[in-house]
Amino acid sequence: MYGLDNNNNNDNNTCLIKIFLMGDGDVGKTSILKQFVDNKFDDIYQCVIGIDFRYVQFENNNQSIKLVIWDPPGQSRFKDITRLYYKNTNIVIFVYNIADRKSFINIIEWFEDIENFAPPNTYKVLVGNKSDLEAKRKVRYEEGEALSQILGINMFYETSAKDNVNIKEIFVGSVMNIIEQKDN
Ligand code: G3D
Ligand code: MG
Repeated sequence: MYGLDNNNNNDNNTCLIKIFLMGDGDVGKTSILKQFVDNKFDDIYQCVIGIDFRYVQFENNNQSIKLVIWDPPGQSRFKDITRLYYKNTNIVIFVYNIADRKSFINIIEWFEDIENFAPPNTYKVLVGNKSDLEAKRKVRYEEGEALSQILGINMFYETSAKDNVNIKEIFVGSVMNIIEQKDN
């Protein structure tokens, strides 16, 4: 399931999982990654020009799990380049901003791109980020939930990279789910 077998390292005890962050520019992809990996939230960022990736390693039941998390620039003009990196992806995390309705509508486009160009058994997560911006909310929680059901997305969360809400859950939760699927 979810392409894990193709991606395992030679070392039987290490499981390598490739995760891809997708979504419009400014929704908070880099902030989510930074909060998860470094436990930090910086308000000032340099624009990510190229595609970036980070490694995270942790232990679960005596098994070493290594995540490689890809963070592409959101602008659609980079889409053709980004597609080159979809190969062997195990988990895709689609991110929108709950205070930006267009970023939510555009999830459908990002989703179609993954359906067309990524492996067919990719595990999918939908994330409504910036949940701390409640006063500026433009997308209701229920709409995110409904979209994930319509598209057949495996997991839905609202997160705040700023306040560190549900950040660990999206990564560890989805990784644990695909590992359990593989073991069954
Ligand atoms: P991207 O990688 O998807 O393009 P970034 O998005 O991570 O670069 O974030 C874009 C802007 O949104 C940044 O603000 C960042 O600080 C802010 N941001 C990211 N996550 C959150 C969040 O959970 N809550 C709030 N309130 N803001 C968030 P600037 O001002 O630097 O452009
Ligand atoms: Mg970014």
